[in-house]
This record gives sequence, C-alpha cells and structure tokens, in this order.
Amino acid sequence: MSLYDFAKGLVLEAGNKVRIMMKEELNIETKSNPNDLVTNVDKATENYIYDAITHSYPEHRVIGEEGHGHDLTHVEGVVWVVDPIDGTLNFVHQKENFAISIGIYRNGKPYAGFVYDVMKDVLYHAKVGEGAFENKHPLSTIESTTLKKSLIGINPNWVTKPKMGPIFQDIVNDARSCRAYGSAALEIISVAKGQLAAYITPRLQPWDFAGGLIVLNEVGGVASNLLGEPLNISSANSVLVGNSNIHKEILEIYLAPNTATLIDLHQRFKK
Ligand code: 2AM
Ligand code: CA
Repeated sequence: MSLYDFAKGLVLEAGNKVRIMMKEELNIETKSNPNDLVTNVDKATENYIYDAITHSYPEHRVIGEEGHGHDLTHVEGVVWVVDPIDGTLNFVHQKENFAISIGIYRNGKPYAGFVYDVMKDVLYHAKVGEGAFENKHPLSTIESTTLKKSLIGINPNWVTKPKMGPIFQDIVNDARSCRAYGSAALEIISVAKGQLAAYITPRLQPWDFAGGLIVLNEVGGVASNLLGEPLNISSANSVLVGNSNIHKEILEIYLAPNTATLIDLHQRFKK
C-alpha cells in the first residue's frame, strides 16, 4: 500500500473512532487558559494516529498538537504534522464543524495533505502535483478576486485585540463581509473551495495549517505569514491564505504598512 493510501485510510479510521467516542461523555480539561480546551478524544485520537504511524513506519516522525514531537529540531525524513481535532471548541460546544488534519512532509517539502470533516464524512485530500479532491471529486482551481467583492475568514476575537485589531479592522471594513468557522483547517479548505477568498489569523501552530495548506496549494491558493514570508512547520506562524490576487492585495495594502507591528508580533512567538 502506498504511503498516501495508508494515510487516507488512517484518517478515515481515526474519524470513525472519534464518532464512536463521542457517544460517551467527554472528559474536558483546560490547557493554557480557561478557553483552551482539550478532551479525552483529542488525546486518544492523537495516540491512535501516532501508534498506527510508528507501527507501520518506525522511521517516520510525528508532530501532534497534544504532545508528540514538540522537540523536533530538524525536518529531515518523513514528518507527519497532526491535529487530532482541529476546532476543539466546536467539537465540545457544537459536536460538529471540526476536522482531523494531517500534513505529511518529506525532507521539509510537502508530500500530502488531509483534512477530514468528521461529522460530514467529507475528506479533503491532495498529493503534491496530483490535484486536490473532496472525497472522490476533484476540486477546481480557485479564481482570483478583490477584497471588496470577497468574503474573508477572520476570527472576531483578533479584531478586538489592541495591537493587531486596528490592522484587521481595516481589512474587515473593506471586505464584502467576514466569516469565522472556528477550525483553521476547515477555513483553509473553504479558501481551497472558493467559498472564502482569504483566511487571516495572527497565530497558528503547524498542525493547524499543515494539512489544509497542501490541499490549498494544489488548487492555486497562496499562503504566507503576515510579512509575506513562507510558512514553516517547526514553529508558530501568523497566516494569510487566499487566492493569489487577494493575497497580494492584503499583503501590500494592509499589512506592509504595518511591518513594525508585525515584526513585533513574530518576536513574541519566540518567547
Ligand atoms: P484548535 O481548535 O485545534 O485549538 C480557531 O480560530 C482556530 O485557531 C482553531 O483551528 C484552533 O485550533 C486555532 N487556534 C485558536 N487559538 C490558537 C492559538 N492561540 N494558537 C494557535 N492556534 C490557535
Ligand atoms: Ca488545531
């Protein structure tokens, strides 16, 4: 079986296990703050995925939101970047609108991406160079748009923050309108499907975006941090994804004039 087919089967089976575990009462704990939640299902799903990978591919390495591989110092070999439940607050409060996200990298280069909308039973997947799919259906190349005629994804929590807020407010004001779905992986997929023209956020971890980004790139989407630099899978990043036109427009008109604030934001990731 190819690595791609193995990963596809694994993410579908992990989702199946999530749906079964959801029938029991959740055990919910807080992490960095009272709104940063983790459940027994997040942990069990990451462990299931980790065990399956290392059993079949002992030489592969895994970075996962719930604790695996956070000490990764280099990206040589095959690295799986795993978010067992992306959109944990949706998982807890809504019991839907969350995803399992997996990005597979070879020597630091993207190889394949998977975002599984567990409750809709829809798998978005892509192998680099071979196009992106929603289950068995190919996704089309996304069209270019301008901000004033576009829906963009942005979480309102960021728009009220003192430093980044004013920058985001200008973008929000000039967009046709904004949406917030609560799962970075699914928001990136919305861009890949052309439902959102862009998604912007000041802080994501690699497991939040790795899977979605590989799918997005296959349909012509563009991604960078808010300074226009490439995203990397070994640290937190600010993230701007979009069709190529709106990505350039947001970078040049709204973000470049605020470079000093954005450099300050990135400095804080390292602390
Ligand atoms: P999570 O649900 O896996 O924790 C919500 O807007 C999206 O951003 C979710 O994908 C969430 O991932 C992610 N997210 C929320 N707060 C974050 C933070 N402080 N750092 C990184 N990712 C965050
Ligand atoms: Ca996440």
